[in-house]
Amino acid sequence: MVLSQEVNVIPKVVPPEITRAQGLELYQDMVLGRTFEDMCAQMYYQGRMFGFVHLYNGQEAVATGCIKALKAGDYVTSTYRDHVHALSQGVPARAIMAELFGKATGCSKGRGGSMHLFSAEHNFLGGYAFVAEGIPVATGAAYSAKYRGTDQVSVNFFGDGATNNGAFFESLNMAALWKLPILYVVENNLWSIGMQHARASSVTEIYKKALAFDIPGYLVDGMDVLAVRRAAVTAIERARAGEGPTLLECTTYRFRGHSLADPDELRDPAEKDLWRKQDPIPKLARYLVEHQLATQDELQTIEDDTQTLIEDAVQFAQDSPEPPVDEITRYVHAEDE
Ligand SMILES: Cc1ncc(C[n+]2csc(CCOP(=O)(O)OP(=O)(O)O)c2C)c(N)n1
Repeated sequence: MVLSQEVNVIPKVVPPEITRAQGLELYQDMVLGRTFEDMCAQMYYQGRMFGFVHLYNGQEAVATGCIKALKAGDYVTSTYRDHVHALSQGVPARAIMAELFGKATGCSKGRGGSMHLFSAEHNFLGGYAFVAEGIPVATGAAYSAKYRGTDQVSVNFFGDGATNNGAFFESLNMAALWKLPILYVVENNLWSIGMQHARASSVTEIYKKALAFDIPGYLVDGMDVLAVRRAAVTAIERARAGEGPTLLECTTYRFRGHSLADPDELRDPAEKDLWRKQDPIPKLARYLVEHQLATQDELQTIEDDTQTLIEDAVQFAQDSPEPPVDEITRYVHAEDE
C-alpha cells in the first residue's frame, strides 16, 4: 500500500510534444509576423504606405501552427490580411515590405500592395480583397495537385465572415466530393469589421458546418500554436493520404482595429483585455522555457535578430525604385514578363 502511494506521488514526466528545433522555429516565425506588422503600423502612420493595411497581430499562432506543418511545395492562399501568411510561407520580408511601399522590387512588382501579395516561387497564391475570394482559388490549387498526381496540399485561410459567403459552400462541396487535398482554416476572430460573428451567422459554431459536407471539422484554440499545429498535422496527413478536406475553426482575436484606418472603437475594452492576456507569443515562450527547450536569453536573441531583419526590409523598400510609369500596363496579362 505504502509503495503504491509513493508511486502515485512521483510526478509523471510528460515529454514536450515538439523538439527544441521545432519550438525555436515556431517562436521565430510568430515573432517575425508580429515584428513585421508592428513596423507596418509605424510606416503607415508616417505616410510611407498607402491604401488599406489590415494587420494580423494576435492571430500569429494560426499562420505559424498550420504553415510550419507543411512541406516545401505545398500551397497557401490567404485574404486581405495576408502579410503574415506570406512571411510564414517563406516570402522574404524585403519583398513584402517593398510591395507595401509600392516598389518595383515588391513580390507583386509594386502593383498589388498590402491586399494583393503573391509569389508563384513560394506557392503563395494571394492576397484577395474580396471576402471569400481565395477559397475557390485554394480549392483549384488542390484540384490541380490531385489532377497532376503530386502529393501537394493546399491550405486556405479566411475569416469567420467568409463562411457565410456562397463561395465557401460551393468550394467545400466540390472539395469533399472529389476528396481534394485541402485544409480550410477559419480564423474566427469574432468580428467582421464591426459586425459581431454571433449577429451574422445562423450557426455560430463554424466547425459544425463541416457536417454539411461529411468532412471532419475541428474547433481549435487559435491562441495556442501547439494546439493549432496538432490539428494541422492531422488534417495535412489526411489530405496527403488522399482522404480529402478538413475544416479547422481556430478561435482567435485581432489585437488591432480591422485595418490601420479603423479607430477600433466598437469592441469592448474588457473583451480586448481578456484576449490580450492570451497572447500566443509569450504563451509559447513560457512553454519553451518551462520545458527547457530554450532559455530566455535565446528567445531575446531571436527577437533582436528579427528586429534587425525588419529594419533591413524597410531600408530595402525605401531604397528600391518605383515601378516605371511607362510600364504601367505591364503584367496585366499573364504573358507579360
Ligand atoms: C464580397 C465582399 N463583401 C464585403 C466586403 C467588405 N469587407 C471587407 S473586410 C470585411 C469583413 C470580413 O470579416 P472576416 O471574413 O471575418 O475577416 P477578418 O477581417 O475578421 O479577418 C468586409 C465585410 C468585401 N471586401 N468583399
